[in-house]
Amino acid sequence: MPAIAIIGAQWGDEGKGKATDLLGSSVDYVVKFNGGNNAGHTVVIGSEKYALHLLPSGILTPGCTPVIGNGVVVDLAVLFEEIDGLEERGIDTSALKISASAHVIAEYNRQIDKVTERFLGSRRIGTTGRGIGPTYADKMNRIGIRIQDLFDEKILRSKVEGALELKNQVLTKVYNRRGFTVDAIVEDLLQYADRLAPYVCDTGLLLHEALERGETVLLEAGQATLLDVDHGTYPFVTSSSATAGGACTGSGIAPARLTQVIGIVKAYTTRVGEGPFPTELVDDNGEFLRKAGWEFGTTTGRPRRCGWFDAVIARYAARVNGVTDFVLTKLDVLTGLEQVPVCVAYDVDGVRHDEMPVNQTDFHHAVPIYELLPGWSEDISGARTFEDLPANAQAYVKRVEELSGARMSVVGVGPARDESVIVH
Ligand code: 2SA
Ligand code: GDP
Ligand code: MG
Repeated sequence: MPAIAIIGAQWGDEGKGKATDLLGSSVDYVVKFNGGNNAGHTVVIGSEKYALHLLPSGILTPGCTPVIGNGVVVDLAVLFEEIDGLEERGIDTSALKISASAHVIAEYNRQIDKVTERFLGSRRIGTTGRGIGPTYADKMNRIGIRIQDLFDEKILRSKVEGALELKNQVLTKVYNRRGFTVDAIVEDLLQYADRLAPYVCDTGLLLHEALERGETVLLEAGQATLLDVDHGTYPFVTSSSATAGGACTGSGIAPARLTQVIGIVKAYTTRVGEGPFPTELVDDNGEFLRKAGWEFGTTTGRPRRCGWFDAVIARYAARVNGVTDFVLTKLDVLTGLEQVPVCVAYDVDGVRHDEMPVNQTDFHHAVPIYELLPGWSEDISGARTFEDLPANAQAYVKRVEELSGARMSVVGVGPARDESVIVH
């Protein structure tokens, strides 16, 4: 009766979608437990490429039940766009289950997300502009709209009225924008109710019963540890719990059910949006990683900031999530480099930090202390066993494993499903 969590160990886009898809055939349920359509997972199956935002990657695996958990924020227009897009490509989406307690992203929150970023200017977060932050803020502020509210027009109307009392003040008085009418918001949300109804259930109970029957549940994180609202580089984070703890609150699965936590970590580091990034490269090496790794946002198309592998972050992610296994992705991208630097610690104003500095200001000033590892030039995309990798690539994997605090069980050598090396 295992529940397994897949977590991003850096700032996202580590290749969680591919890792979920790899495990897909052996799991019965794949659950998205946080975030919304800010996420972007690219999965390559044969010659087909799928970019998923709101739907869990398990939707691509026949026989697997995809679940949108209570911790997710749902943009209903995007949900049905994504469902229709997959159906047109012959993917059956009828097994999808959506939590009655998930929150919906209303139009005013998309607006507020975008204008807040403009308003913040140089203090902006670099959000995806999908309304994610304001919708989670409403949830905590207890003025959110939930999926179940769409099935009771009276309740929906009164909740929208309550929310708009506050939202229209912000939009008109603070941001000098037009407000929204209750009718327009209610009508916009209600148009989806009939289509939504067959998917909606108590997903917490559904997953509990599955675990009781001995079935396997995979909990798939959106974003990553360093973007987690509690454990990330606050305020440059997303507004949800992207770590293993969030896998429980965002799905209704009890913590003791989790038997394995798989951390997905890239062989180098990327970040989208603003915020500190000690190993960031603003030189030709950064450009090399961006081009070789095709580091552009799956949702917004933004170029991702690139840098060397940071073992301090990997150790932190191992600790915060209780990582039992790492999947080291995109090792192939490093092919061709003469030497590959790995950050082992930070220097902050002359003081060595082997762990993440507790003070955010120190993290902003952290200067990486690098260890230089020898590179390799052989094409590794055909490697399927650890021994197939050139000696220097093997040594790289072993060294980052040593530094990161959990075993590297799988190494990615290309985007396709089968381009993986099983190490342990
Ligand atoms: P938001 O929109 O409120 O969640 O933004 C807050 C911060 O979280 C970052 N964030 C992400 N970082 C990496 N990947 C994400 N998903 C997409 C992808 C991003 C894209 O897979 O490529 O297409 O641009 C993601 N989602 C949120 C965001 O950059 C802010 O720093
Ligand atoms: P996610 O948000 O963590 O699911 O990651 P994204 O899908 O946003 O970004 C990861 C990208 O890397 C995708 O385009 C994947 O197809 C690709 N990818 C995953 N694993 C590997 C790998 O081992 N090698 C290469 N070259 N690409 C990979
Ligand atoms: Mg992504």
